[in-house]
Amino acid sequence: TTVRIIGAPMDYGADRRGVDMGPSAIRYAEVADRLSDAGVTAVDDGDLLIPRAEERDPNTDEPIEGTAKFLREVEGVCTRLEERVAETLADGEFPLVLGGDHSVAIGSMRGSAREADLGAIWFDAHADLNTPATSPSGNVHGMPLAATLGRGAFGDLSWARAPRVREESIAYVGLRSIDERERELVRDSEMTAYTMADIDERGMTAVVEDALDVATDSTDGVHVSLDLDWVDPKTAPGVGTPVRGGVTYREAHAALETVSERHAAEEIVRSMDVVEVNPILDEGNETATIAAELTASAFGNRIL
Ligand code: DIR
Ligand code: MN
Ligand code: MN
Ligand code: MN
Repeated sequence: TTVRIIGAPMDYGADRRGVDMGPSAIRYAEVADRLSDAGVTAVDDGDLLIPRAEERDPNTDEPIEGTAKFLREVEGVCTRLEERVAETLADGEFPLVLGGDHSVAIGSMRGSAREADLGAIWFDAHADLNTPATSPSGNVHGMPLAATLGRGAFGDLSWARAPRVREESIAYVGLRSIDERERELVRDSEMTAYTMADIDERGMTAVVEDALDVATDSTDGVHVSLDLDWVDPKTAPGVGTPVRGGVTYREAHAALETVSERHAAEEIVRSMDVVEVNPILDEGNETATIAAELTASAFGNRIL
């Protein structure tokens, strides 16, 4: 396969500026060369053009229930990203989206689910299931799954919902930070949530195998969404919302290797995004480097 790298330097969805430099930092960490080493052809499509947030108004007076900052801007970017992802798949290539904050996943998933029933694996410290009405921050990067599922105010926004993504086909891996009102949403949902406690108890490989079962059951393919705050902040400090007690460096590789092994056997993965790398908060581009390494592991890079 050919992997098409699509940079989405969006920071409208997060509070901390700097995440818009994520795509550059991950490229600087040689993601394309690492993919070549893993034996896949990588083509870089460059970045989507995104106006700077400073030139915009967050528009928190949108006529929706609750708050979703820069929602119009997120819509504009995600609509264009959706198109790029859908085109890439139509060309028989694999879309690899480099964020940017996690709101880019709204566009990735809609594009990926256009011609397929899509499952998803959400590697993240957070549940990203807030709606504008439940979000304590008003930041859309805490809402992409709600948007994809058409929950809350997103139910009226046709650009956001991906009708071919079912709740039952989504699995969280490594959850450890959920907002108060979001907790009930996760509990009452049909999604499968593997928390850090599940990883402690059963080990990463077994948990990811189960997550893959969830995401592949009655679907045509899987979207892998990798939020770098999933990794422990001592290892990956360059993220806007660090949460201690995250997955270790080795656990992270084991997880993505497990994905790639299943993919090698069954061709299950359709699309992937790598998000929330913030070079301003990073130490020596460590987090972007880990992002690039984990991406290579997802595409089959191995020690031997
Ligand atoms: C928080 C942070 N739950 C919010 N979410 C993040 O703002 O809704 N997701 N950082 O990855
Ligand atoms: Mn911002
Ligand atoms: Mn996230
Ligand atoms: Mn997160």
